[in-house]
Amino acid sequence: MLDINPDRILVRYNVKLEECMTPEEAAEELYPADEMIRPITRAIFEGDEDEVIEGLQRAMDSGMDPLYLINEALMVGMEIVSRLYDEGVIYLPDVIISAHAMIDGIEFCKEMSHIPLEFNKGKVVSFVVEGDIHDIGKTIVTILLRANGYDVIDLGRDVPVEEVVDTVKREKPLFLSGTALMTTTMHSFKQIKEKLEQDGVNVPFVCGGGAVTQDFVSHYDLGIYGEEAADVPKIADAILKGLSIEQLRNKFHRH
Ligand code: B12
Repeated sequence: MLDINPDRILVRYNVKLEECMTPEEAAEELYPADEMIRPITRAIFEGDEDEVIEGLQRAMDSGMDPLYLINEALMVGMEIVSRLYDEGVIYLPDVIISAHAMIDGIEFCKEMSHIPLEFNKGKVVSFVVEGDIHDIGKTIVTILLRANGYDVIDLGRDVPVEEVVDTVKREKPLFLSGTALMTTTMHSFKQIKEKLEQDGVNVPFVCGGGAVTQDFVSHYDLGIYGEEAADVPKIADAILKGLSIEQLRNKFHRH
């Protein structure tokens, strides 16, 4: 018989016994400390639409700006959901419930932000690529552009390449804003760009979303990469001022 001392095995393999956390406990550690923001992020995680709206209303009553709350409360809540999903702590049905609460929250902020009725700075076509239904980021891009006076034609999600190309040809926007969250779908950007080139349409193509990288976008002559939805109105203003693609990349790309 082997003479095994279990204590020595634990020491040798540095085995650490961790207590299991519930998803709620794991999330609790990630919520921000701010007493106005924290309940909103918790309500996003729990997928409780009513709590999201109540939390937003309380925060707005205390003087917080609705667009600030999209970035600093709703998106922070969704980042916690994304992180715990990526870590395998929660599952797809949980994400779907949180996504619905997030969308309701965005809608509420949009209503409360009193976006100007005049969108006179220029036309923008915004869409999520074919095969991709992740539209939360795109919705934020649209709201921020409208809040900054742009007339946004929002084509929605899972938009066929042809529809994007036809809309650009018909509407002649200042630029095209595309979102892709999956490595399998972002190749639509390439097809759109090729079709536009074939038809001789030159329109700046601003691309973003989880799966997209600056390298990937830089392969298109007219491609400009942005990391955050909040970058898009800044890029829009710079395009409006007449900056060239090179100048735009110098200004907005990471070096
Ligand atoms: C929410 C979510 C869902 C929701 C979507 C709800 C909705 N209406 O959007 C649901 C549950 C439906 C879903 C489904 C699926 N999902 Co999902 N989902 C997510 C999750 C957890 C969060 C995404 C999100 O909304 N984030 C919050 C928003 C605000 O972020 P965002 O969209 O990236 O936008 C930010 C920036 O990218 C930027 N931005 C966005 N657009 C633009 C545009 C421009 C021009 C610029 C400059 C910037 C910009 O601005 C925002 C921040 O400021 C991610 C995980 C992750 N880590 O991202 C997975 C994730 C995207 N999903 C994934 C997958 C695989 C799926 C499914 C295939 C799962 C399945 N097995 O069925 C399906 C997809 C079906 C389909 N055909 O599309 C994978 C994709 C993997 C990959 N790299 O290809 C991810 C990364 C999860 C993972 N780690 O595996 N999902």
